Amino acid sequence: MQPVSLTISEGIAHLRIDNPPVNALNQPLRAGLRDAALRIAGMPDVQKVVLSCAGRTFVAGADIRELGAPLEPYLPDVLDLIAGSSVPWIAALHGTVLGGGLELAMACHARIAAPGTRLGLPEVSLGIIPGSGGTVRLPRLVPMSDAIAMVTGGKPVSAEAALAMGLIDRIASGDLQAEAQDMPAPAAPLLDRPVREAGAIDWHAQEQTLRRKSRGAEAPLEALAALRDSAELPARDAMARERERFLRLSVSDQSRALRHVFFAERDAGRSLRDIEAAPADLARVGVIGGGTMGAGIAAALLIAGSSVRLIERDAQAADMAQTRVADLLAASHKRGLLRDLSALERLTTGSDYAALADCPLVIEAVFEDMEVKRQVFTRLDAVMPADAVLATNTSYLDVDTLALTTRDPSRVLGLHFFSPAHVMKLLEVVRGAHTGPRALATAGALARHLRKTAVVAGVCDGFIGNRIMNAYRTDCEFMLEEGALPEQIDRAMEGFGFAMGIYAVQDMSGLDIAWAARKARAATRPADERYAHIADRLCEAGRLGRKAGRGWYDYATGTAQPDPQVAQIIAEESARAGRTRREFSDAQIMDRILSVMQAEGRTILAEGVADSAEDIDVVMVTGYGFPRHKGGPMFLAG
Ligand code: 3H9
Repeated sequence: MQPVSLTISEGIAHLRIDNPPVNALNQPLRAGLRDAALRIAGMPDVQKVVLSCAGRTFVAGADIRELGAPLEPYLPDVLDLIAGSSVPWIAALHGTVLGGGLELAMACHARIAAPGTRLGLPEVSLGIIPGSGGTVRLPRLVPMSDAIAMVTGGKPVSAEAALAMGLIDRIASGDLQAEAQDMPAPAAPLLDRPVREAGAIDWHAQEQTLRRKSRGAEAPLEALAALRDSAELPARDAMARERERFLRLSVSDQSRALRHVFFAERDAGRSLRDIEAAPADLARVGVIGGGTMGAGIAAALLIAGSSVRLIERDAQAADMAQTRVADLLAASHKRGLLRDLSALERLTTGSDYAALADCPLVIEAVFEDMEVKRQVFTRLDAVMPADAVLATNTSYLDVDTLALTTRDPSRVLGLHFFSPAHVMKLLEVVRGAHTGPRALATAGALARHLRKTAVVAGVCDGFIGNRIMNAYRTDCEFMLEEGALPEQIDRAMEGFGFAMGIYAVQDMSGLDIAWAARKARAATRPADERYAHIADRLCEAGRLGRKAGRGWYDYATGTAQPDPQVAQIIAEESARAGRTRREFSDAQIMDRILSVMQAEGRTILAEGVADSAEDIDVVMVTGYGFPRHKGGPMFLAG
């Protein structure tokens, strides 16, 4: 099938792109566009060209698989042909108009979009910048401050926002094609127009802010520099500089890493989508437990459009859960993630399990304790219809043991949500030894419904993410014993690109849960296993983290400060373990953290707990703050 078709009717050339799944600008499509543009140039009767796309979206960008190995014809040359056409080209947009797709739309002479269209230049999320004039054309259409936000942030904007800023000329009110045909075209070529409102931009301040925010990612800074070129150089020179930057970045390590994550995220959970069993209907979902996790899961379901029956142990706890969910929805509404608060009307709370009987899926999110969860599952087994899927939200517990408390363990699986559950994208789907196809298909459908990235994990202590985190956290404590300090380890991790170091994270989430888990395991720990007592000593001293005002750091001043008492405890524990303290460089710290992550990752793969190295990277990047532009620990292992 040809990716481009051309029909002429009453002096109008209708150019239709059809290149599933997302009309990406691969080589055959670019060649098709070039040939069509040349043909149209030779047709004296054509007065206008309407460019549109078949399928669910306008062009969603360059073909990411071709990045780094460009093939002729090059997109900038094809777009020059279009922009230089003597007859106007009108872009009729729908779906997601992204990257090279938006550059194509901007090379046309006017743009009309269907309601609901989203437009953006997401190149920075792939470690590159627009490479076909995007940074030069965009600020000639929209004010420079909007161009900076779009190109350096990579987030798409709505059709309404695009219209308000000047990126499109109209939102269609009815038939997109017919209205596109009637669009007038502007007189002056876009590249002859001046850049809009660049005078007020403080480039230095913009760069400082961006440098802090991007934590080592180079593309956003290059994108800003390209926009500055646009403001300061003639359009053609700025285009040439943009192309140089694009070509250099498209073969960079960061871009390779980001492309790896892009495809790894899309492959994650594919096995769940391929299951033939029918998933449970998600219109009504039961949630047990309305604490932080349960309320977050309920909020995620409500935002996605489900009705939720939330069960707590008594009426008072149910009321508190209702308030918690309402607060989460209100916060989402305030952040523009939820259109209105009517979602709350789909929530019912109570304490009677019988209310769950018509829910095809129930997610239990009670206290992380096997006995408590076992009781919940026994009660669920009594009231739920035989085909209902029963999920436990757990971060550590043995899903197989829990499944065996029910008559049909094939309908039980683990769903490890991350807090806040209505925000975080990762969902570890824990496939137990007995979990059946319907339960797994339901997990896949749920992930799509909640717009989360599902990664399948086998049963083990901590599944994929917590198991790797525990391994390197343990080794970080060994490094403390050997000579490092918490603030050094955190600095090394932040320098590498983590938003927070492991000690700042522990202080934020509290040290007590891990302490309880260590105490529970103490009896079965082999006597000859290396064990650092530092964290236990901190807990015994009441240093339970931020909530106690002290943990690995002191928070008396409101910000995290290194604390001599912690350094003292560490020094004492070094002496007790018979270690001679030595200096660690940041690079040595990161080498050690990465090698422990990779070793644990390899063990997890060998045990079949993770299906692929890519899945491990997705877990670490989407759930554990591993810098996306580094691709994940397994990617770095090569
Ligand atoms: C660029 O444009 C550079 C230019 O400035 C310069 C050029 C010179 N290429 O996400 P989905 C595949 S850089 C190749 O599951 P959704 C994807 O892998 C590009 N393949 O669907 C998947 O395949 P599979 C800038 C692509 O509905 C299938 O399509 N553009 C591309 O949830 C469905 O994808 C972007 O960064 C692509 N560009 O979301 C946009 N896009 O079925 C990247 C998708 O085998 N794409 N695929 O797993 C997206 O953000 C989302 O895919 C989109 C659809 C929102 C479009």
